[in-house]
Amino acid sequence: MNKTSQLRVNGQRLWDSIMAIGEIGPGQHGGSCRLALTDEDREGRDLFIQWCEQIGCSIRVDDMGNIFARRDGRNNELAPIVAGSHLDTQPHGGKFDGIYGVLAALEAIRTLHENDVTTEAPLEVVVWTNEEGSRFAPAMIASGVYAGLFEKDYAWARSDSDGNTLGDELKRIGYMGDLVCGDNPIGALLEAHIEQGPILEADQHQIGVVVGGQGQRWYDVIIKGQDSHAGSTPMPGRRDALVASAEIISMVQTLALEFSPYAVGTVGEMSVMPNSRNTIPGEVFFSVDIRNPDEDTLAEMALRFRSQVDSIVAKHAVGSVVDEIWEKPPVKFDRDCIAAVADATVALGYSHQEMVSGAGHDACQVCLVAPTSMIFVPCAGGLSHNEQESAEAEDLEAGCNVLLHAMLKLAG
Ligand code: HGY
Ligand code: MN
Ligand code: MN
Repeated sequence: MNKTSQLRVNGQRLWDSIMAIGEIGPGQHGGSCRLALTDEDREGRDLFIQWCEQIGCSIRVDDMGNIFARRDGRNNELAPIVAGSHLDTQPHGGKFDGIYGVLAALEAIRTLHENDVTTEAPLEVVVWTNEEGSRFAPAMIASGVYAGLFEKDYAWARSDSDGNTLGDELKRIGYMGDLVCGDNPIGALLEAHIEQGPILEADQHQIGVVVGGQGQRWYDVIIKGQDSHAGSTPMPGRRDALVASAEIISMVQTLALEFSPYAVGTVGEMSVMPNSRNTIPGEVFFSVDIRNPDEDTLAEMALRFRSQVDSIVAKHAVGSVVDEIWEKPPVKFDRDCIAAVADATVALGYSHQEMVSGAGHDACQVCLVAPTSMIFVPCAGGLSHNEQESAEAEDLEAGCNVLLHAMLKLAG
């Protein structure tokens, strides 16, 4: 057996690195809060770069803040084999979502470095900016710019709830790089990630060989009624924006259940104006996130959603603005990249199954411009976007070994 097939990552060092990043922007209940382009995000990025430079990687940052840490190969004319994910988190994020994929890629490079193994093609670890889409909607916006799905000016202009723009925040934290986003080639992309769902744990498999990602549509909805007195306004004739919104929100739930078992629908963000207990709300904003692995079914869900909003709005004599801010069709990953992951998994003797990702990932954007696939590992109870998110060190190590050997296979 050749030397590289014997290589194994250092699971303890991987775990310790995940825990170290997890200390930055700690949540109240054991998780992390490092919203995109905040000072906490910058601190995590800086630590990551420090670790990469310690093993001789050269660093490039593009003008969407995407970080590429490069380890030269024997033939640096070849496009790099890239592995990574994101370091930004949800407000009540866990320690593993995104972070695992970045640090598993780093651990793979650390393993090659300490064993003095050089690949034919160069390798890069990537950190994509604003994967979560929580502070700046939509999600996966920087990998989306890389894939040509969003114009850079549109992305730079996206603002958070305080009116800060993504472009200004990139500059403020010093991550508006001079590399033009999309100018650097990617020979193939691999992303390791916790599954964020219950399937692997239920089926008792250690590795998910991910063959694609489901489609999603995001909406900004504004319902306009009329502020008026809670005590002296008779019930008939009220134009209550919150009552109409409540009916729409329960309709989203019903719609997803009508298209079960694969459809999901979520309203996660909401603000009520004027938000005073004795004034009938005149205006409500809320987000809608609907998803389905099948494109036609998702289109049907979207049509039903809009027509049912119209009838609820008419019934309550309120106005509405429904803005579809993001349409992400389902994607299929590259067969050779999937095979590289599957072959590595089999060679390492891990139990595995093929699956489609329920969550969105940067890999679901980049797969449109470069051969891509993903590696999933189980997380406890399938829980994610929750501070209690957790995963077994042994599973994280297994996924990282698969990542290492899939990278070696693709990098030659
Ligand atoms: O929304 C998603 O699926 C991802 O976690 N940003
Ligand atoms: Mn993620
Ligand atoms: Mn996430």
